[in-house]
Amino acid sequence: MTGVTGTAASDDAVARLDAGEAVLSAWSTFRDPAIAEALARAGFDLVTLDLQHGAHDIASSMAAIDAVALAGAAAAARIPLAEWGTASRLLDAGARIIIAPMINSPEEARALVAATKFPPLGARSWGPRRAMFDAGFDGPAYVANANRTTLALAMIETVAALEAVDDILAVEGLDGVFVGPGDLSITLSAGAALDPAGEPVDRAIRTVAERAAAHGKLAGIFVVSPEFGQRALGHGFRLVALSTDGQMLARGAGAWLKEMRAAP
Ligand code: 3PY
Ligand code: MG
Repeated sequence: MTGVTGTAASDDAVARLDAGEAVLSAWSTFRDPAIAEALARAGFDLVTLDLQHGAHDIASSMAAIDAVALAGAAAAARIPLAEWGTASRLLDAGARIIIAPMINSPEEARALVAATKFPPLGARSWGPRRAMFDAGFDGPAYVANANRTTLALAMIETVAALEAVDDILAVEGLDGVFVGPGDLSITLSAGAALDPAGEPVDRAIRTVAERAAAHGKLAGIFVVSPEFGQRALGHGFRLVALSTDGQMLARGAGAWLKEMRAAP
């Protein structure tokens, strides 16, 4: 697998990203924590809970974060649009990475940093209810390390975001960017196409990966197939989220059904 090493679920995904390794994430949209846990047990290093378009809310996310931890993996969360309070609640609940959709300007990136980083980088409020478990209930240790051991990623998924990508990446405290290729394809074509794996998006995401590397920051992306994922790793993306639990279920079910029906 291009560029991906050490896929054991018990490895700390954030530490591995920090060490320059590539990490694969599953994408959890179903509310049942058993499904998020099953994805972690399948070997994903990270499970991203989707509160923007998925069915997760804060309660289901809290349950899923615990279930994923039980399976030895880490949880990330994509928050709903500009819900900064939800971002800090998810960190308190133990999410290690916050992915914020539709960040189109450095001002929006600064709002994300304010909600997710303790001073001096931001203005995150104290109260890491579940996250303290990982720090052995040592508050000073948690405060000292949290800005480094949790990541804030700004989604680049519009033409405006592409134009502002250097200014967004320059925001102090922002750990990196995360591409939404579906929305990007829609805005690049002015609404004419949904083509996340197409050529115009590929050109744009190469630039995003290059600019992130120039700023010494992380580039992540959501991909719609393993082929797209391999291509993204080749471009330098190190956090690759492989489609959704629903897609995997439908494809797996479809493949088995086809095989069964084709059997003599
Ligand atoms: C997109 O492709 O636009 C996303 O937000 C991925 O979920
Ligand atoms: Mg999107």
